[in-house]
Amino acid sequence: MASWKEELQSRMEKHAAGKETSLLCFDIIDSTNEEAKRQGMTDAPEGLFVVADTQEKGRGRRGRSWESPGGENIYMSVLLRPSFGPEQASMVTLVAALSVAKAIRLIAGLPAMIKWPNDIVIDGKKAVGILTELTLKEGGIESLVCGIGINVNQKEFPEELKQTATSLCLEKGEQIDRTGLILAVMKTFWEDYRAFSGRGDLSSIREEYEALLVNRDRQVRVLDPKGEYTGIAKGINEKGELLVEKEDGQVEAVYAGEVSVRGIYGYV
Ligand code: BTX
Repeated sequence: MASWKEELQSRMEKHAAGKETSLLCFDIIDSTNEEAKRQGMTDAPEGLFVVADTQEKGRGRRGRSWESPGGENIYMSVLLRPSFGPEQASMVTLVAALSVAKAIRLIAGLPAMIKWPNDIVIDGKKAVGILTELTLKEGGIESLVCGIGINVNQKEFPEELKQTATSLCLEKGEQIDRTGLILAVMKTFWEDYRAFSGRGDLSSIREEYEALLVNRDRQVRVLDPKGEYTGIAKGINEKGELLVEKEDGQVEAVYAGEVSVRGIYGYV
């Protein structure tokens, strides 16, 4: 029987995204983001996807960890070499969130929604996390790495995640084609990223993103270090900021790097 790596490589060759993207697969790695960053320090090309079966040091944002058991989920990171500046980098997270939500809908037929800016939720629970990291050089970006973790066929979660985490398999009630999903994410991400980097803003995907935004027209609490407030999330602007209408009718643009947003009810 072919290993998951052989299956992925052979299906990749027949795949449309295969023309401009490449693959590097590992059974075990510390973190696919770390490996993509290491690749970024070599002459590896833009469009290299690092995929691993298990991560020993899967990472979330702000020093948090990402639960990464083997044999069932997806851990992948893409290496990008953008010509835009560091201030546009956080928008790549939104591009990735949209592409992953679309790929999940296509392959698993599940109602994946985006929790701004970087999670995908299904039925109010987190199934995907996205972590975008920059390596700078003098005068700009050396490499930008966007890492995606998808809970695909995981059936059990540790006690502390049971209330907030889910997998596609648990939601669907059947095994999901992990290889097919990796290829679908590569394709949708690549198409959306090309459109985004051509324009330098999110105007090409804004409507699609808003249609899948779970926070839309819902109450959110903005944990702004300058003072927390509550409002209704209306959508995003072309820079990817969340537009929140406060009680006095004033609309604030919330920048993902500075503040967190919590739903008033539960995780979403
Ligand atoms: P985050 O900081 O938004 O979420 C991390 C938090 O989510 C953790 O503190 C924990 O509460 C919860 N969590 C941990 N693991 C899981 C899981 N498997 N499913 C659901 N909830 C979980 C989100 O960070 C960004 C995660 C990116 C992960 C990818 S995997 C490929 C790439 N490599 C790498 O090291 N990170 C990225």
